[in-house]
Amino acid sequence: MSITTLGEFILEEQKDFPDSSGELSSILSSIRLAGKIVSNQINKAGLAQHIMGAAGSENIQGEAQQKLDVYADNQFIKALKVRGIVCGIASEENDDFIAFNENNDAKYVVMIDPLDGSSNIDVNVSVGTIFSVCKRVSPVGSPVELRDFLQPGIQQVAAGYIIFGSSTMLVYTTGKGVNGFTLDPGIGVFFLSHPAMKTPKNGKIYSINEGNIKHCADGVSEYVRYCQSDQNDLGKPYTGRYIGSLVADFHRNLLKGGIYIYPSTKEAPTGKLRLLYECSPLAFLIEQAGGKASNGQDRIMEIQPTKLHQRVPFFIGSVNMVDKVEGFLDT
Ligand code: AHM
Ligand code: MG
Repeated sequence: MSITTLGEFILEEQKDFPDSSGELSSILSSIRLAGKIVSNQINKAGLAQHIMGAAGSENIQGEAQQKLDVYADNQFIKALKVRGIVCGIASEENDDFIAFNENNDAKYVVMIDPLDGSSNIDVNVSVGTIFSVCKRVSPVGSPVELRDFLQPGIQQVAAGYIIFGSSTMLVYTTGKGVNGFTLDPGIGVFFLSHPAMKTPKNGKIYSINEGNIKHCADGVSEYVRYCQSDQNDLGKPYTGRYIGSLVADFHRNLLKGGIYIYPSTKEAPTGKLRLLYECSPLAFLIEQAGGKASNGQDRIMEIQPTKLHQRVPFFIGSVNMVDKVEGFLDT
């Protein structure tokens, strides 16, 4: 493993942006810090009853909040607010965006899912944080506005995730490729472990909640049958893998090649996953790694959001697999 640390890498990358004032680097450092704090808590989840289970509240989407959702949300908000480098944040856990009025001079906003898949924590399954960074469009010096958050994915200046799995990794892009860093928990340092990540153009893994298959569009169920058949491009069934924890499913497929699908269903007519802090950042990463993300027709990165918690159908992974499923949806 390389001895380049995440901190060194961030500073080195900053040199590629000659006009940089270092604010983006500070944002990434804040996320790194909060990620380490959250990782530390997650690793104790089986021991510490006070952080396991439901918090007794619901978020705007009517989903039960876990104690660690709330904890992670607070940690990321605190780390991003205190350094004065972000003027506002939108999070899956909060109905509205949070304006950091004391940071009106900051030029960036962050969108975050602080702990995706958190219902998996109590059963010791990997969870993750997903983040997206954009430059504000409202004037610097004024309070942050909704339009600062409602930007298509192509406007992102950075995006990434932290996976809290058998090890903790932070994977991110600033539009110059994708790099992954693994946390050495003994010394609390992320080291560059996965430089210049690329995803295979073809994969053998499909990931979808097949329990919903009867409630999906015909094209989706036909594609799943194609994956399961002997008459596909492999000449044998693909491997089905679905953890139900987006970051973990995405991370595996990024490394091995595959497709993750969360389509429209009867219960979730516009899909389940949120555009701004789940789909757009992962779309930025997969494109930077040579893959593709779409809503079945259109590029996720070009969708103009109209709502903070907007949901979209999501097809992401190896480029040839996403092309293939789009072909089924066309007919
Ligand atoms: P969450 O943001 O409330 O944690 O929900 C998102 C999660 C994803 O991690 C996962 O891929 C998906 O929901 C699983 O949904 P389902 O149980 O419907 O398959
Ligand atoms: Mg989520």
